[in-house]
Amino acid sequence: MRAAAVVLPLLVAVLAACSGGGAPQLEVGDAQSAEPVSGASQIVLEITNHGDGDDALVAVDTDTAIAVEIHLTEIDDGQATMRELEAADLPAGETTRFRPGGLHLMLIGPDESIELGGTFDVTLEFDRSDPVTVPVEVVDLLDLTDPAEDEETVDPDG
Ligand SMILES: [Cu+2]
Repeated sequence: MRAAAVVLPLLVAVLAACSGGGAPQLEVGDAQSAEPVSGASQIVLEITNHGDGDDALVAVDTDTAIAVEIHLTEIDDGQATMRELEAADLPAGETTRFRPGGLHLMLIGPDESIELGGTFDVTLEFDRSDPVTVPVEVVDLLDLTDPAEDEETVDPDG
């Protein structure tokens, strides 16, 4: 009965037919993380707002880390630095990606139960939409790192 676990490509078609209301309609994609290194790890996921109202991710909760912070990596003078955001905008009609190198979700003090091949739950809290709990799959770091910082996305899954 978890809507978040159901991926509905049809929603894209529905979007075109949908008008008015001004309400966000969020679809959370598959979430992944890697085994923690040096007491930190990131959650990679996409959130698409199919509605016609803006929303924002305001908090992420999990039992498997001290905290999850919303971070933004910025390149300043060739140096990558990251800062914590209070919220991440999820504009209407757009897909927002959380991944290394840009906007990302940082697990602070992840605990030992986070193991390769396992999963853990996180609850995403939004400004307007109801909270959504999704499973995060723990994968190899190399599978997690998305080199497609630019437009050249290589997706072997098609
Ligand atoms: Cu970070």
